[in-house]
Amino acid sequence: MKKLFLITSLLLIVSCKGDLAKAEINIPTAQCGMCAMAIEDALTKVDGVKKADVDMDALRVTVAYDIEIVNITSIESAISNAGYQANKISANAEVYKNLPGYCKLPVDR
Ligand SMILES: [Cu+2]
Repeated sequence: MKKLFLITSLLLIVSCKGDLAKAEINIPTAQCGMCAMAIEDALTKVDGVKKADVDMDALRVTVAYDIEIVNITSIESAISNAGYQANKISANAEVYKNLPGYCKLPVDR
């Protein structure tokens, strides 16, 4: 019984441990509110991401994430796979191609 209690409390400690970090990621190719929603949506689906806030004036997304579960590279990939550039990571070309015209760079419309 004592052992069970120990295991339970250990599990509890582990599950509460998650350290949240904040990162700002540049999303220079985002064009409109739809882009902002798509990026926030893609990010909140990533395991370990707690919050994603797009600032369209700054073309930047602020992400709160659990450093035990996810890292910046995975977060950048999620943005790329949604069709948008993330910092130095280019947008996934296939996804970008299928974005609505108004979500593409003016030169690609
Ligand atoms: Cu858009």
